[in-house]
Amino acid sequence: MANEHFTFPANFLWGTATAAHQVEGNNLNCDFWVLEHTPGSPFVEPSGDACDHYHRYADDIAMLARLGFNSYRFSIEWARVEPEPGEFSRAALDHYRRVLACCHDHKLTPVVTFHHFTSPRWLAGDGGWEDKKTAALFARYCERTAAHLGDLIGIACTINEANLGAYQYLIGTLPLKLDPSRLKWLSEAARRIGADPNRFAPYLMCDQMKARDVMLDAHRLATAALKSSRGKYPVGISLALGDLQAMPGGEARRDRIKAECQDIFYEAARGDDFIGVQTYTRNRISADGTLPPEAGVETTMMRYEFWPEALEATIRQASAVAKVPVIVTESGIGTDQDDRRIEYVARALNGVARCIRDGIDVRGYCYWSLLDNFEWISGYRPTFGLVAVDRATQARTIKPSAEWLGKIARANAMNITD
Ligand code: GCO
Repeated sequence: MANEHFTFPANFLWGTATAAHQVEGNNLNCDFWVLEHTPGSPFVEPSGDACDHYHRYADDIAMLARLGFNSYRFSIEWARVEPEPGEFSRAALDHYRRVLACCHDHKLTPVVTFHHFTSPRWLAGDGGWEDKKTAALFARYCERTAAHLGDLIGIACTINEANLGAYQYLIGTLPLKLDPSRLKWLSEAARRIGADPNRFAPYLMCDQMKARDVMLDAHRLATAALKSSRGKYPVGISLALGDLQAMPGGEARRDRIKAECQDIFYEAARGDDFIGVQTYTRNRISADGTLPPEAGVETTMMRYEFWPEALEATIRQASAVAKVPVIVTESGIGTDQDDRRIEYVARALNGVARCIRDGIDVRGYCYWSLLDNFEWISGYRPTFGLVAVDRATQARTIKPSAEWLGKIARANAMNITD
């Protein structure tokens, strides 16, 4: 095996990613808050104070910069910015202005996501992500937000993992639709916000294929809205991309899944400024369905196979079809063994370097996540962070992986193997 000291391109983005609901705390006005608090829901615990990042962002951003990173990806919470339909909160927008200004003070390029799973209660209760009109409502929120913040945005990502529902449905980890007429907790959640259960459609809790199409539309309209608003910055979408590997006989099934939840989005991204690749593992597809982790392969806290090479495969596929630059907007591992995190990221970055060496335009790598945070239905158990968070005191503890990756970021170089 040849060793090479590889230098990443100039201005390569080295970041970490978070999402509003997973770190800010007390995101009361969004749909997931209601889902978490409804008895019988699959959420193992509610998000609560999360990492109190809403108040502690300045210290967290300063820490990120000190570690050696040059970028921070975070999301703006629609439920805070537009608490009721058409009512925009100047105070919430000013909050995010301060977060953006803080990034600039520390010379971090802010990568801003406008939708990261959560939506305002009023939207989820009135057709949500199953309803075509949501695309225009999302574009309006993006337009108003960008009018206030656009001059400070570094890179914009319209929607996080807009294909996730379709992907999880097609590989068999989510049903086509979580049906409120059969799930008491879901109809109870709708009732709690005064919605008709048949109109309650939070992202990932509704018809996954209808949501996919609304998401595609929302991305298109939001991109146009952002482009016509204040500021000039690259705009793209981020996708949940498993490396879909066909086992003998599974080729046709694999190709159908790929077409429906990956290729359709790659094609939609043509003409965008970049495509956001987010990859955690591979999925082995046989003729009859998705196979469980292979015997003997290490698994992570998410019960995914430890398979960092998946990133290289998905970067190559996304870039070949979308034909636009790639930003790795998420790559990471839930583990309580920090040395396994280092191993995982080292191998993922080896793949990124090989892609760049082959002429693929990869512009950045954002590790998920800066902090141990609220991992949706799994609660706080899976730990993805480079930095640990004490749930009682909110004290931050930097893990060795943070120092290790920060050093690579600062050098913009690392040793890779072929
Ligand atoms: C996703 C999201 C993140 C997750 C991360 C770890 O991929 O589901 O973008 O919100 O926390 O991926 O599972």
